[in-house]
Amino acid sequence: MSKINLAGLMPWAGLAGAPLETADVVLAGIPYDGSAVYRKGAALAPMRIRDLSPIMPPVTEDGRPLGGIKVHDLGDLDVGAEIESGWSKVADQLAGVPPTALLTVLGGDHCTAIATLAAQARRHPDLAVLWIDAHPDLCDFSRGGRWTCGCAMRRALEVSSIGPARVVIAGGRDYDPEELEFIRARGMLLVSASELAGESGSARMVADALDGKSLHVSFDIDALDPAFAPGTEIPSAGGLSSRQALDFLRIATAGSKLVGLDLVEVSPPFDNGDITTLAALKLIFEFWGMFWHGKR
Ligand SMILES: [Mn+2]
Repeated sequence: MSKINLAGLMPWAGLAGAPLETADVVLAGIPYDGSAVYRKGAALAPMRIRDLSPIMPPVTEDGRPLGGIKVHDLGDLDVGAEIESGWSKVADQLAGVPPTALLTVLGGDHCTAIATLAAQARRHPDLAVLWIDAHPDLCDFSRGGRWTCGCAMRRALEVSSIGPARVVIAGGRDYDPEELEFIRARGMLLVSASELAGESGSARMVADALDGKSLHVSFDIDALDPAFAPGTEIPSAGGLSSRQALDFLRIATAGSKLVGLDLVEVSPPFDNGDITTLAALKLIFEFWGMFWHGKR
């Protein structure tokens, strides 16, 4: 598929290959898109993201080195045919990652976050979550089932016992009325894509809400505008630019202890020149930089 010449370049900027026990960052893929009711393709994302990872340099966009980060790749984890029956096995695998490591999970559709967040809640009992997504995914039932992509966060909160008030939703712009009612009733903070794009204070409001917390970021690539990330299950107009998303991430997480990231809903069959996969890689590497340089 790729015409990009990667000869001589190392996967993950040459950072991978460390033993699990001493890794600073532990990667895993969950190549599952069985909950994608609009269109499938995200199961191919972990492979595509890994394949193109050699493009990335071991330096952040502001020139700080990433060399020295020890990365261990667990490879792909198998949830089987259905996330409903398969999430707990994958959660057990991820929960075994030493809690000192930053967990980085490559989806998969957003229901892969059910396994990821269940593991993170076990690794970090004080976990807070920043859910960056065009959609809150808080429906109890959607598109014919309770384990479809519109229910991803609702199921994740149930199985992980993470209190809804510990979640901040950012980048939202497509809602089901039921979701807005849930957000209001449970005291969740929702910052829309419009607010993020228009008001400089909204990122700092999120930062205040997350200050001092052990933070997992669940990043649905559809938070980005389709112009920046066309390769996704269900593109939603009016989203963030890559630039806005990177700046928001940096400001919103500045006071948090970063413990994980899952990057979901990249769909290589709908991508254009790999720009969505490369946007995902940029977000991952910058997030690693925030983690690495935030520790010292
Ligand atoms: Mn989502």
